Amino acid sequence: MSFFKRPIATQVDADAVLIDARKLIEKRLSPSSRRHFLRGSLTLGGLSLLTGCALDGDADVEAALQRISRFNDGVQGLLFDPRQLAPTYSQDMITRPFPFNAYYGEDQVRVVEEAGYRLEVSGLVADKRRWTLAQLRAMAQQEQITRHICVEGWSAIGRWGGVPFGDFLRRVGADLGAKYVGFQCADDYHTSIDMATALHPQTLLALSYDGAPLPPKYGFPMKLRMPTKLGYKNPKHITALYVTNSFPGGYWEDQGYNWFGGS
Ligand SMILES: Nc1nc2c(c(=O)[nH]1)N[C@H]1C(S)=C(S)[C@@H](COP(=O)(O)O)O[C@H]1N2
Ligand SMILES: [Mo]
Repeated sequence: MSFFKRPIATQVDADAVLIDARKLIEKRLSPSSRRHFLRGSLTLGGLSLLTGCALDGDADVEAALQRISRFNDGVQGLLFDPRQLAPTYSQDMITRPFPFNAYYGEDQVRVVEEAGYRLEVSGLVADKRRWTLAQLRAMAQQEQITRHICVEGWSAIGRWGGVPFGDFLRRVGADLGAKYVGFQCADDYHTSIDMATALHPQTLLALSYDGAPLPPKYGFPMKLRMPTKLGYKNPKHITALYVTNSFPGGYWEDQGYNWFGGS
């Protein structure tokens, strides 16, 4: 199916949320905040600009921001072009050493053993068999040298290899019209993405880093690598994934990070 035209229902939703968001902005935010929001929604970076304004912990403001963030998800989803490729780089531009990041320190990296490891696949898929790493390595592999952008203010160029995620989803007979793919990780991390991004040609179920098996710190046994999304949307140490129409949220997203998280 094509993702260039969104189902009417999605557009109606977006319109309804837009009306809500406008009311909330007019009621709650200063003129400069309003300008930030408008500028931000055009550049897809609006939420951080908006939250940089003087907002306190008042529940109404939190609720308003939550709604604006969800509205921003809708805008990003509507503007996402499934054919638009993220920039790629040459080998000599790779950042060495590539940074490590997680919600814990590098001394606490989760070490997953290959023996006994199985990737669980559930939800709206025809084939719920569990996958060994050998079975994933036997599928056609692809490589990319792309830039990873973390909201904490750093970016780095790295080289990942693995199975194009769209190939994997088709192989397991996923419902490609479903809204979300969710991921559970070996640490307490979890996240979820929109189906259009899941099927993007640069979205990779990454098994290797710089030509070698993915090391523990970069997410062994596998991470989902998406150069079209910010770092926190790229789950490491994936143990299970599922296809669903129920909004799954995520570790940082549930704490207020924008869910779509485009880069
Ligand atoms: N399982 C898991 N995945 C995760 C995280 C995490 O804490 N746990 N942190 C995210 C964030 S915020 C970033 S920037 C990247 C960092 O990936 P790297 O260590 O390969 O640089 O992993 C993302 N995926
Ligand atoms: Mo990050």
